[in-house]
Amino acid sequence: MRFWSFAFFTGLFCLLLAACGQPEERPNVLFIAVDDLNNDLGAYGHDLVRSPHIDRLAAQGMRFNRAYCQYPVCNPSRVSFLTGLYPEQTGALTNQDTFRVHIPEVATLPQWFRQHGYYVARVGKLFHYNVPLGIGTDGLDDSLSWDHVVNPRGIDREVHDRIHTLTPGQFGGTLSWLSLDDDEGEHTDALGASAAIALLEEHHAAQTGQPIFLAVGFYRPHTPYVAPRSYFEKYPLEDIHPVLEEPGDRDDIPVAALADRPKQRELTVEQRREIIQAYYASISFMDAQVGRLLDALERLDMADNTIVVFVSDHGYHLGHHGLWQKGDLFEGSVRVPLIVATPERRHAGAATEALTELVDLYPTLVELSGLPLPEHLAGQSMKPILEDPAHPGRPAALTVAWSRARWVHPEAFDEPVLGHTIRTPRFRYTEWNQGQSGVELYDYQEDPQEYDNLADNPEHAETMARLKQLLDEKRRAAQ
Ligand SMILES: [Ca+2]
Ligand SMILES: [Ca+2]
Repeated sequence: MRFWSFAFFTGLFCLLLAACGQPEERPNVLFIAVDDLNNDLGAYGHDLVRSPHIDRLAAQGMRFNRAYCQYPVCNPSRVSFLTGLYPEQTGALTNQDTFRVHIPEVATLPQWFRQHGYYVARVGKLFHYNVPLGIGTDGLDDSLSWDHVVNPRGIDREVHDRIHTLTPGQFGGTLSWLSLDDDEGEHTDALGASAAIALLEEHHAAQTGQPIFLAVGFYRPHTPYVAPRSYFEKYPLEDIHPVLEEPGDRDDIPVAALADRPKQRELTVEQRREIIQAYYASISFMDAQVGRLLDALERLDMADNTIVVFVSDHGYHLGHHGLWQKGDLFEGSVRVPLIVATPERRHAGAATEALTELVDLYPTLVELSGLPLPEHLAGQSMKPILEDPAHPGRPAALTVAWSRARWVHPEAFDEPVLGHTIRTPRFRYTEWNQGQSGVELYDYQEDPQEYDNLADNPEHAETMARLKQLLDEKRRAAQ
């Protein structure tokens, strides 16, 4: 009898907790995903780029100095971190692949929050859509992931006839840019920020009793770099000093590793300045939209009960190794900015050198929010790093990519070439077609710009053997 009374009151207590107390105790999540942004930010020590609002978030949270995407192109990277699986596990290794064909039952990160009591909304680009033609559409969105979606479409989508481009008629896969005099509030990302703020107001947990998971996808600074003129003016052309191709650098780089696109190696210094100015203007414009979201969290009294994640889907080259944009396996293409601010603001403003993969975001947010872990996840929680920035993190970070070089040098390859790379605290080791189409080893301690491929250097034979084994282990675990 005593047991049953105990069980009854315990059960009643649990029911009450579930009905009123528990949901409010769960933190909200603001997940900001940015398209094609590299680490050229004030918070990461860049001496020219102005990103005061991202820097403000970095001062509230933890900045990850060694965060790596799992594939350096939009769709495969986004599917990877939104499912918590590696690209070869999701089946999405191009911008056309639909992951639900391969893994129909997997609960995505937002879907898992939906299934555990959250109101979950998306504004803008989370899953892949083509930029710029897919702006304002669902693209390859996953309908199971969201309660509500908003697809903003602004004036930047309507000016294609005025855009400067290296390849006439193309805007997304090439370098293209334009400064606009029109109202900055009418740009796609500004409309997205406005819609996101409206959702924070309408679905505030204090009114609904339900925590919110809000994913906001800004697509600037993806090409075409269209931004308001005032943001271009922050970067006088004479202040911009483009990185030029180092003579002889390519002599030791395997052809498979060079993701060239037409007309990019031949750019003049003046053209480079103009293009980089537009990229930086786009970053500062996106940064202003991040600032509006952070202001809204403060105004709505949500800042101390919201986890904020700021991340880019991959890195971006602006001329290093003669490369532009993305898709290769060099540091500039696979390293991403990542900032995580927890409600407790522990280690506010700290930076960590811990190696992390974006596939780790899913388990991190689930653990920080007190939700159960789904069984399918391949990543590992970053919570130990958030509690101790000196934590070493992973022994290595893995990235995979199809070589783009086959498009430029079809004569060099009989079949598509897949590349795998691992970054350790000191080295990067890369194999193309399991080494048959090239091997690379870079020592960032001695050669931070990765100019010297040490793969054929006998002095590094031991390191090569160790990293080859580590890569094989990581590759097997990620399939
Ligand atoms: Ca992208
Ligand atoms: Ca070189």
